[in-house]
Amino acid sequence: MTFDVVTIFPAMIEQALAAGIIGRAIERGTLDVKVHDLRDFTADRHRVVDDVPYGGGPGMVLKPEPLFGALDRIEADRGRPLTVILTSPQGVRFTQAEAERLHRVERLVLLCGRYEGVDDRVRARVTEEISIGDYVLSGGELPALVILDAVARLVPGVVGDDRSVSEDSFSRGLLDFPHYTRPAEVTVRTDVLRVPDVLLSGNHAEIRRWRKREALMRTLDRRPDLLASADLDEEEQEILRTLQESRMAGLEKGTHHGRD
Ligand code: J9Q
Repeated sequence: MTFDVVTIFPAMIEQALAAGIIGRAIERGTLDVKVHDLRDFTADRHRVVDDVPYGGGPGMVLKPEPLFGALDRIEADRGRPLTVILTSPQGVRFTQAEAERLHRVERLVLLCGRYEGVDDRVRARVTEEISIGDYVLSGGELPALVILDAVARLVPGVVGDDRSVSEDSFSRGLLDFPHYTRPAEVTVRTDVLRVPDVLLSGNHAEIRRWRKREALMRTLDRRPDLLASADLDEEEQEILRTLQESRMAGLEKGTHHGRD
C-alpha cells in the first residue's frame, strides 16, 4: 500500500512519521510513504500556495493549481486509481470502520487542507472528505497523520505482533481492560497500590474472564453507546447481563455511584 501526503508543512509530517512503529515500517519497506511539499507545485517566483477569497472575508484559501499539479505528479508516479482524501471539518467522521475500509485500497493520497479552506474546485478530484472530529485546527496535517497512523497499523507487517491489531479494543467494539506491569506493589505516599491478585494467579481462564468483565464494566460506565454495535461472545453476553442486573439493583438501593 502506498501513501502520499500533500502539505505546506512537509517537515511536520516527516518528523511525525519517523517516530515509532510507523517509522520502523517505513525503514523496513513495509510502508511506502512520500511527502510532497505543495510549494514545489507552484509556478511563481514566490511559491505562493494561497490567495484571498473571492467575495471577500478573512483568511486565505488554498489555490487549486498547485493541488492539481501535486495530484498529476502522484498519479504519474503511482498509477491509477488513486483514493484521494481531503481532511476537512466538513468531512465524514473518521472511525475504526473507516480505517478498516481504507486499508483495503492500493494507493492513498492525503491532502492537508487549511483552516480557512481549499478552493472548492479541488473537490472534483477528491474521492473522500474526512473529519477526525468537531474541533477547530489550523490545518489538516494532524488529521492526515491520525488517518495515516490508524490505516497503516492495519497493513500486514506494520505492527510487529498482529495480536495487538486483532485484539485491539476498537476492533472488538469494546473499551480496553486495565493493564498492569511490575512491580506487583507500589506505595504512593501512604497508599499501597496492588496489582489485582487474579493477574498474578497464572489461571488463564480466570484472567480472560476478569478482563472481559473489566472491559464490559468500563464500556457500560463510559461508552454505553458502543454496546449497541459490539459483537460479544456468549460469555461476554452473560457477564453483561449480570452487570446490568447488579447495576439496576444498585440504583434501587441508592448504592450506585456512577454518573447516571
Ligand atoms: C483541515 N479543523 O478538523 C477535524 N478534522 C479535520 C479537521 C480540519 C480542520 C482544519 C483544516 C482539517
